[in-house]
Amino acid sequence: MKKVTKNAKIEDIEKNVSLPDDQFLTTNQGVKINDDANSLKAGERGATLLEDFILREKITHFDHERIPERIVHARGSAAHGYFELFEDLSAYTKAGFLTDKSRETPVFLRFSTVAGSKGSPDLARDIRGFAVKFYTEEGIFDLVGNNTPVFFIQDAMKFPDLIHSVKPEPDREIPQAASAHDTFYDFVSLTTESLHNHMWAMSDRAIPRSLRMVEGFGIHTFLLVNAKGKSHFVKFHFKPKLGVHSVTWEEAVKINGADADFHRRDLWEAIESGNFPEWELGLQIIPEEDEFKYEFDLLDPTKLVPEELVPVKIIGKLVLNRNPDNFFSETEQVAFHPGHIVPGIDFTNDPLLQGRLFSYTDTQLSRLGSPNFHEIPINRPVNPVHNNQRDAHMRMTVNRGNTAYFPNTIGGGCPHLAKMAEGGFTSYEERIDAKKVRERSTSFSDHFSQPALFYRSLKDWEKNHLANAYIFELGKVNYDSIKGRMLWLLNQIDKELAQKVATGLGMAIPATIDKPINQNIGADADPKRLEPGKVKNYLDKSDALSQEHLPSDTIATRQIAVLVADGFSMKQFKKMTDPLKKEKAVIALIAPHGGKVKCDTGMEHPVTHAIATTESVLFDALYIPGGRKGIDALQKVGKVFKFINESVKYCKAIAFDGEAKELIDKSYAKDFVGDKAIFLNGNAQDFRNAIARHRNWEREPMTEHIPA
Ligand code: HDE
Repeated sequence: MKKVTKNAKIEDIEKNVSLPDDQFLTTNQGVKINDDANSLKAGERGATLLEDFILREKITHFDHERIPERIVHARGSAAHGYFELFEDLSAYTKAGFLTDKSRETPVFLRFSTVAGSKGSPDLARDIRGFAVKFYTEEGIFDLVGNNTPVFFIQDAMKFPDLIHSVKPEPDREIPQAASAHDTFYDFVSLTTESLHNHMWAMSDRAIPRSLRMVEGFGIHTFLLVNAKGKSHFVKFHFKPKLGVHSVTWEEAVKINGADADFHRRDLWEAIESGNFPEWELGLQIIPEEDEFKYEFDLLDPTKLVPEELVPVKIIGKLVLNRNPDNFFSETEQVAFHPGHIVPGIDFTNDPLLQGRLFSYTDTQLSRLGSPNFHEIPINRPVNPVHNNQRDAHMRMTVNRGNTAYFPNTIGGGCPHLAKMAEGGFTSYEERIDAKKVRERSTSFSDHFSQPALFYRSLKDWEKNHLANAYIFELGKVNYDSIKGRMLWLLNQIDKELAQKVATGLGMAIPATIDKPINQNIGADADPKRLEPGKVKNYLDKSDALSQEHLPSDTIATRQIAVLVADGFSMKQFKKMTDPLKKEKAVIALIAPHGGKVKCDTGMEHPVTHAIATTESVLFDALYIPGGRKGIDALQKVGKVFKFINESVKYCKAIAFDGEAKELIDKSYAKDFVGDKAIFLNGNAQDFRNAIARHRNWEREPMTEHIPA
């Protein structure tokens, strides 16, 4: 059957599509259906008959179409791709996909937000999940990480509390996909270990421009184990080739209304258009002997290892090159698990990781409904699976023979065990000699040094955004006691930050904290043990913590809004947009109406969006070519000025040509003549460079008078 293109007309579809013989509509039992619109009735106007098996089958299946959404990370988008290794790492690990350079390992990567429901908007302020399934020849390896290098809590025991506090409040089920509410800040302000990740959540990392522009981190320290049984600690980092970029909070709020699927659409369209997102995989490798070398504990998931102390070694690349065929079958049913590891990789005693090792199978049992979830195509390893597990809901494998036990002779001793040399998994032989205790290691007790390092490492514009995020979020909190506690805690991290937030809230920073912090960290915990110690300053700044650390001199896939009306100048339009198109920027023609728009040569051009159906916040840059008639028409459309003013306010690259100068004079652009990303009759190369820089954040402090 021929594929029908998106813009095909009904007549063309009818002409081109022939009906293949093998594609009759059938019931699930394979019976061909003759009428799919009418139920079986006792007479034309009579009651529906219970015997209508076709109706009952269709409705029954429909009634059960939904499965429980993920408790966390319910909202997600995913894609297929591959991982390619740059260098053999057998000195560190025996994992095949990290030692054999000739392999291309298939991957499936699911991005997600944490708090919102499956249908929540993409631009919620939230951490992004970054979960990668590697289909290696030795079995599945899942790296179930986030776009921040640290997590909110240190021990799995606190996870339900953290999530209950951030999810909508249980009496009113408000707010959806938002952390700005009382219960979350009640929890955070009493749980100082969460401050570091919380600070990342208040930074621009939590409102990415695109899922293709986020870093991915494994967060926990894992082990790499080589063929000789020697281990190294390792942290995983994915660095996006497009750089790390974000939108502003005001834009995020507007994008959620204009296109709640903004990230999902962006990922899908980039892959469909052949612009495959790519990340470099880097490792921080730490010798076992260095376990106690640092002023933080490698097992503490609220701490990062600054790249200045242990550089990230780039070892391969991950490319996403295929969209899923079916969202439910793949993106919804994919089941990640940090416990899915392969020989050559092992766990550490990070108490959060240890708890996760239990949780993920457990959750699949209620979400996917059966211990056979590994048989769903998206979850199947690429290498064969043989064992003596049998039966259970929805078993797909048809096992042959009469032995389902080991050892056996009747089945020829199969399936048999693999020796280590044959690739059999053996756990790293870690020495254990300890008392059984329910407590937190004192080496986890410094909760303030790294949030302070993070804040210090940000650029001024990032610091401003972060302070504004605190003002917004705490401004939504109803309890002064909670706001006061947060201010006191922020003051321990950075005085300048705390003061900015206090000013925004119209409050004073309390001199003392009004409640014991960490009041209930553990059954035996002496609250004093975990009180904030002195902020340690083992590193003044870590450049890698700023979003600006990754170079990204490209405009590929950047969305350029071009505002035009009948009579626009074709010459100027071509001069500016041809070079951008060559570098794979996406040019959208936005006109006062849909259909076609005529340029000054009389040629017709298809309109990408009528201005009423789109918003400036969905684009990265704005261009308005001249042409007397076109500019006269644009001046009559109020929304044109909304486009210009918002683009100025959100620090985007803007280019005007010819008569479009008149629009500068009537908009806030007039206050920014000389701005390095606003051009009048400029050249395409300068415009291109400004787009590649993403935003001109230097403009931001001067934009406060522009209405949001
Ligand atoms: Fe998860 N987490 N998590 N988590 N997590 C889930 O598993 C859980 C944690 C992360 O795209 C659930 O299949 C516990 C850290 C991602 O399908 C659930 C604890 C990190 C995803 C679960 C943590 C993550 C999940 C929900 C504390 C970053 C989405 C559905 C011990 C390193 C994966 C599911 C996808 C999903 C439990 C902590 C990342 C309920 C108990 C730390 C990216 O099992």
